[in-house]
Amino acid sequence: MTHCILIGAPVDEGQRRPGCLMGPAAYRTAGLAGTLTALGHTAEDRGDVTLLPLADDTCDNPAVHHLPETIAWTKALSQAAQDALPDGMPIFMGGDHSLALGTVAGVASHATRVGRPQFVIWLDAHSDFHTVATTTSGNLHGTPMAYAAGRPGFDPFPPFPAPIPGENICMFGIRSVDPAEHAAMQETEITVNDMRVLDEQGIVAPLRDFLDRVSAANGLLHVSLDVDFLDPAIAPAVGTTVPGGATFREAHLVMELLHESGLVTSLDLVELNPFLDERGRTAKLMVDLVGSLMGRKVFDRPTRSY
Ligand code: NNH
Ligand code: MN
Ligand code: MN
Ligand code: MN
Repeated sequence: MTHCILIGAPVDEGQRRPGCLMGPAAYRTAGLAGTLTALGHTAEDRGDVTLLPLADDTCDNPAVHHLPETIAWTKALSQAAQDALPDGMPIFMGGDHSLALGTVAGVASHATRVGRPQFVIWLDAHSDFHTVATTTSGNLHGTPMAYAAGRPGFDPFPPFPAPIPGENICMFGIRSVDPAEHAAMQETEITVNDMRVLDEQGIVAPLRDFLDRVSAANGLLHVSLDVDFLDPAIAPAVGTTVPGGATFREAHLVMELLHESGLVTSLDLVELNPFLDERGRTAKLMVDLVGSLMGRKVFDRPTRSY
């Protein structure tokens, strides 16, 4: 039984398609808390995080927009993560992916405090490895993984508390990477399981490899699930659809294996734009995926021990 702490993060400023701010309401409407309690967990909804007062932060890249808002969200969400982790498993209901600038900073601070290494699984079509300096779109939802990895180029932001080593980061579903991100990732030890890897090897072996490492290190594991990890045919409610994403079963299998590992300590649900949804189907699918992550299965079968 896990104490799940739902935290709304109605962040819309990290991209340009209004609607992600409706995400927390959509997850509540789709029955996220009830899904968790039906599985025997407890669910506490802490409501939506609110923005702290804005500073007049600026940067040299003229493309960047909503910098003061994003920095304010980063600080507020880092604090919310640190407040929640001693009590249970925070589930951040986004909000666009810029919210992970704050949530991953918060979980990394907590990991340092408890003396355990932090690991991250990034489920996304995109690598989100731009810095404030390199982004050409100016959309800061394309930057959180680089911030967490400790890349320079985040000057107006608080320094990332405890940069996450590349070996502790694993990406799945990747199929859209900008040239500056590609070049920067070559310099890291990050495991990039792009769609080609999933096509050739399936999702099980690469995921188990990583989970074995998390387990051996007694690590904490943060999972960041971007709606566009999923194929747009099953998950249309996202501003940045990329064809060729994870199938329904691949996505559920990831979640089932994550459950079986018992390693996940925090979760982001990001980029859901309910304004673009079809009768709530993407919101419902995301809630069902959380159900699989938290132990829903059709039959019990012998599981692998980590
Ligand atoms: N790499 C692009 C950018 O920085 C796209 C990022 N979009 C995302 N990331 N949806 O997950 O603008
Ligand atoms: Mn605005
Ligand atoms: Mn993303
Ligand atoms: Mn994405």
